[in-house]
Amino acid sequence: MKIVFATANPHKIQEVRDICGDCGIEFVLPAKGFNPVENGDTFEANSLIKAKEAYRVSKTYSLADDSGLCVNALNGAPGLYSARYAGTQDEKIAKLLYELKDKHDRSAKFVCCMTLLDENGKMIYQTTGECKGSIVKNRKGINGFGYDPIFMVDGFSKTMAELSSDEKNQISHRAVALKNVLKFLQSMS
Ligand code: ITT
Repeated sequence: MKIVFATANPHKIQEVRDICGDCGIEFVLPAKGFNPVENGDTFEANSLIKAKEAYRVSKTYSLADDSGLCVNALNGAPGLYSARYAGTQDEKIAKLLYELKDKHDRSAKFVCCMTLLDENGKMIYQTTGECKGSIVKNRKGINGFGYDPIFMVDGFSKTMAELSSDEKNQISHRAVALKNVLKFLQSMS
């Protein structure tokens, strides 16, 4: 089975392919012209917008991932705006560390909402995965992407960027959501 994965972020599709392994699904990028306007006010809404846009250009099963980092002491920021929080990824991390400099509570979670549309463009499944942890004071590690170097996963003494991709793909918000999607697809067949 082939599923269009509605993203422009190469790290996300790589992780999805790795998590899926030999699950029998080929994840491909959307056809030319994919340009979602992410103006929803929830992860669920933006995930649906991306899935619909992928369906519009590809006209087949489409799966979207809208994700972000929610920090409790910042009332859930950067959250939905994680990709747009500042200019470069280094600047986004620097801004987040600055905002947290006087905060005692550094707890946070990664969230990933996935939305699946069928071959007729109808939403057939939506699920949200979470991964809890905390924001460390200094970045550590070189693996992964985004905010991984400052996110320490609960139960680990390493940041997500210090985990191997196999380790991250066992416990990440994306892995939790994708495993639910794969179970749903199995239940359909
Ligand atoms: P698409 O919309 O094209 O899928 P994007 O990167 O803009 O790509 P989002 O709008 O969902 O995706 O923003 C998610 C942001 O949250 C992403 O750019 C990272 O900064 C952060 N993020 C999400 N998952 C992450 C992960 O596993 N590790 C580190 N940061 C992550």
